[in-house]
Amino acid sequence: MHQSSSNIKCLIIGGGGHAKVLIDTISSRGLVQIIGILDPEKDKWNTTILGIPIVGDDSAIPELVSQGANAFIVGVGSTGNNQLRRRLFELGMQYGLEPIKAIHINSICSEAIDIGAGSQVLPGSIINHGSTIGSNVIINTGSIIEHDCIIESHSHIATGARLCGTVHIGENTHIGAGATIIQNIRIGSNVIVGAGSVVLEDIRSNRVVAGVPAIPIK
Ligand code: JB3
Repeated sequence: MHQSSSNIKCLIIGGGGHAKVLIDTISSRGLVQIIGILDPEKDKWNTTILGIPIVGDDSAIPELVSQGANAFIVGVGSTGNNQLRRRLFELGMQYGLEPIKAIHINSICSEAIDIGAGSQVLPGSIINHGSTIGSNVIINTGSIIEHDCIIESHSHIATGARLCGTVHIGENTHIGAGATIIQNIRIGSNVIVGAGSVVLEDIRSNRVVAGVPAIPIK
């Protein structure tokens, strides 16, 4: 792992599988010093992930701030539960920590895009011209965000999902692994699109859809 001497001293909130990919992603740029991971599972405390210690649960944040922590990122992938990711993002903000962006050096991002605070662009993903990504969004491994898409905050585009051009995704929405959303589709907030689905029509907020073509299942 790359050891950085950066003044950005970052905490990772959540220490499961997703945190490993996130640490790889942050380390690929070497701009941020990761000083600790927070996780409520006590049996993980005093162990390490890729050399970074799991130092306690979220109640340790004030002490870590007094020791110099000044930044954070949500390390929980939590497939389909973006409310937890949102709550943890708001927790980090409440402690005055700066949300860092994690953009893997082997992702392909157009110069003409906006990426919000705390968002994550994982290896092999592509974000094309004119797209806007909100805060605390995950663009997971190998996913494709085509031109002029909008993805609102706390949403998660899972591994290998594809958003064709001019797709709009609302807040807290989960697009499942390998799903395809065709051009010009609008998907609301708090939606779950099942893995492998093909979305051919707009989807209103608070729906769960799946299938080819995707239809409501709840
Ligand atoms: O699909 C892919 C490529 N990755 C999946 C990712 C998107 O979601 C991955 O395979 C997993 O399905 C999932 O990753 P995640 O979230 O790392 O999995 P999980 O094992 O659920 O890890 C969540 C971690 O967050 C656990 O160690 C929990 O204890 C921890 N956690 C849960 N609630 C929390 C909290 N950590 C903190 N700091 N605070 C909490 O409130």
